[in-house]
Amino acid sequence: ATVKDKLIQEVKPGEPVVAGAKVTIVGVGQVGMACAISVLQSNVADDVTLIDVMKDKLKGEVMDLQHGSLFLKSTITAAEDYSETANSKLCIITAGVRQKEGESRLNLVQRNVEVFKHIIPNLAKYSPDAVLLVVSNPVDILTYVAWKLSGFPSHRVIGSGTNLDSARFRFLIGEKLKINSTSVHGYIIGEHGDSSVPVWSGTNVAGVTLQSLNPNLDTENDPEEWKKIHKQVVESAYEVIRLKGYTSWAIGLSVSTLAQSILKNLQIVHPVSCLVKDLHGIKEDVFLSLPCVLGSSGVCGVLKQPLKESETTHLKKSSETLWAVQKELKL
Ligand code: 6V0
Repeated sequence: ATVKDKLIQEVKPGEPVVAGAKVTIVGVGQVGMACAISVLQSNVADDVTLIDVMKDKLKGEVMDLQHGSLFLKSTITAAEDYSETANSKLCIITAGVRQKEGESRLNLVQRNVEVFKHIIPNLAKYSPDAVLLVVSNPVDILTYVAWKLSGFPSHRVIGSGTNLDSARFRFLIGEKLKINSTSVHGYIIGEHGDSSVPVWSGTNVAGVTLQSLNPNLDTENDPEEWKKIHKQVVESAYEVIRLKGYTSWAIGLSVSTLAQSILKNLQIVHPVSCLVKDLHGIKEDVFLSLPCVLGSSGVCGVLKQPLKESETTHLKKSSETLWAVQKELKL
């Protein structure tokens, strides 16, 4: 086998892109609007269509954005109903309830499943070839729900997953080393949030793994307390929610980089939530984050990342936890 074959589990190669990308964003709450402004400013969409059940809020947000048209390069539309979302290349779903102070993401599940029952079949009906990008929480379970309700092939259903957790991780390591987070390479995989897995073994700056410099990095036995960084990542959403009531800017920016990779068929590797059955020994139909090659078909490939036994065990445990919740859901 070639290096490429050993490195990447091919899923569905991307097709060359054709111009005219339309993006639909469902939900114009804090997250939906942060996604909207980030996508608009990245100039990857010709049209951004927004939809929400709160009609006045939708109208107001869209008017406000449209008044900025002079400074943007996309048309912006408020959809009265789902027929106006037709032929989207990418649908970003941010609708639903969010965590209250101290509430876990898993707690939101049944309420948001009911919301998805209304949204997903409508998106699938009018944009049968779209990639669905789920942001609503609990994101891994709702990505599974979106996959089931849409009937789409799994490569076209993605959850924003640990893309944000990894960005937080790289930022915090960068701060500790006093270098920019783009120069810190590292992945958090698994479940978005409380049981995520930091892959310390591969975390590096310019190819120098931090673990080669400090073998105790991921243990309690480390005077520099690097392990605390992962704890901070896990706690950071709770901390931001405690301080400002919700999180928005970082998730918006991170979703817009995913949108760029998909709409421009860039084949960039991002940690996102994908169907992980048969990978790393996982047996269940669950979505968890692994480094994925993203392009026009959604997930074009999944990296066959070598993991330590403890990391694989952790992934399997998350998978069982998610499956235990999923099998009780009424879809
Ligand atoms: P918000 O500000 O309350 O906005 C939610 C929006 O969804 C509101 O405008 C609602 O009217 C709308 N909505 C509800 N039901 C429907 C429906 N059936 N159809 C259309 N729109 C509907 O919440 P916020 O924007 O802060 O959060 C949205 C979701 O994103 C929550 O589930 C959060 O937990 C989740 N987040 C996910 C993150 C991630 O990393 N994946 C990060 C941050 C938040």
